[in-house]
Amino acid sequence: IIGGQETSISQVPYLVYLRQAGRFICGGSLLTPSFVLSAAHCVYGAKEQDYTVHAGASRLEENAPVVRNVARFHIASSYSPSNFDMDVAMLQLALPVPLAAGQVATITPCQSPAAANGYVRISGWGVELENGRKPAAQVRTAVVRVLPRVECQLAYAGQALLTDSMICAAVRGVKDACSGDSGGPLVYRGEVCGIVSWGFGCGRAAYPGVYTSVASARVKTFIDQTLRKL
Ligand code: 4AZ
Repeated sequence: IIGGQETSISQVPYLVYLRQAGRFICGGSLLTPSFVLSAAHCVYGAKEQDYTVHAGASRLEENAPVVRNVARFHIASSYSPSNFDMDVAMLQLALPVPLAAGQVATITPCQSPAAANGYVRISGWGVELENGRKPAAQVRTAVVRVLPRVECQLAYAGQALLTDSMICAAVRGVKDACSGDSGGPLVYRGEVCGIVSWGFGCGRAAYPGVYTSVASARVKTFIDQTLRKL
């Protein structure tokens, strides 16, 4: 998180992190005791057995109160690794997490998109500077604003495609998500409306952060079907 501040997991109890072969790689959000919402690019091409999901921890180094293996990745069938279209995945946990002690909670996927110019909260253990090398030891958070779609399309015009599964948010040049925050939540009015996905650099005035739009029709269908059929 660029331009944010330290927080406690008790302030963002739906936030989890993913390790691959023991190494921190991404964030995620607990939608139910058995399903974590994250980005497809956090798990694409990898094996479930290599992943663990960590809940209830503020600090990366501490032994998280809840650690779970992953039974199955559900990656949106229309995910495109080349342009990050439909960058959404659900991780089905091998064992549900207990919702106890206020440090672990679920969050509802948003049904209608976060309003343009609305204030949203992002959080995670990602780097604090664009060229940062290490993830943040303690979870961090920032309040950013959803950008009008045209403003984001203008920013990336001729350089990247903004599909209907994407929304942008930032305080341009000041607050943004960055490497390691991927997969983590963008929260609007207590619901998860975005998934940290991509952007050119981090915290740059010219290039807002791009998020998978949880309320967009194709993403909503994927999440609903994954939660329902299983
Ligand atoms: C990344 O590399 C990444 N500024 C995540 C978010 C953004 C850029 C890069 C948005 O995971």
